[in-house]
Amino acid sequence: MELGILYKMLACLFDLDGVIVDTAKYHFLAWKRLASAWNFDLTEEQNEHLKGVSRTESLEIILKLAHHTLSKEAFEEALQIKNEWFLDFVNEMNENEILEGVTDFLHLLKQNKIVFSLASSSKNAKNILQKIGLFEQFDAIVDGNDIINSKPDPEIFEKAAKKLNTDTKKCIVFEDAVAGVEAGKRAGMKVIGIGDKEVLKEADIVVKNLKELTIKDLENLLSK
Ligand code: B16
Ligand code: MG
Repeated sequence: MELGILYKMLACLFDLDGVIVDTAKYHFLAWKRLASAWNFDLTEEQNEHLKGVSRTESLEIILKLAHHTLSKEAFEEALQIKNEWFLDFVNEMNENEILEGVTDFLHLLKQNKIVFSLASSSKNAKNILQKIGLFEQFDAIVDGNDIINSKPDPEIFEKAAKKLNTDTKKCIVFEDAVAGVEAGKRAGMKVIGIGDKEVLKEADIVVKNLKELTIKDLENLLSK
């Protein structure tokens, strides 16, 4: 098949936290601070389970780990406080926080006329993209405000494909979290894991960062 035709059909869907920027470290610090109020010391290992998961579900997981309960009002207040602390970090972000290989890879996609969307569970995704100067680059953005069911439900990726007017079978998802990889696969898409092969077992291929990828890799993956 002629490459040019294939490119026009292809679309890339990017997770934000862990793929474009490392906001996980800020989520972790904010959750850790919150949990310390209940004398619970959230570990980095436990934090792995919060990646790609919505704010509400993250708090539910932490409360379970801490064997702690909150009233409905206190739960909502905790979500708000955590988000305020997280936003204190976000407000200090700039383009220096873009992860290795991202800027060049997005340029490569543009040069090859491959459309791409953000597909992030974060309700702060647009704000973060503005801070790092990438907001204008994306052809579409789907974030935590647009979905009812969070990853591993496929809703977010299905919505992103729809926004790009692309068949789900022509989409390649870029994900760093187990829940996100599962969501991509359930949407019937190819998934490139960013991170550790041992963790992202369900991904079609796993790379350390976007620097390792070429357009040919995307083409090969889609034709599998
Ligand atoms: P917010 P992603 C996810 O982003 C994070 O990985 C996850 O840790 C966070 O709880 C979730 O966004 C919601 O974020 O509190 O900003 O709405 O990986 O889907 O880009
Ligand atoms: Mg992520």
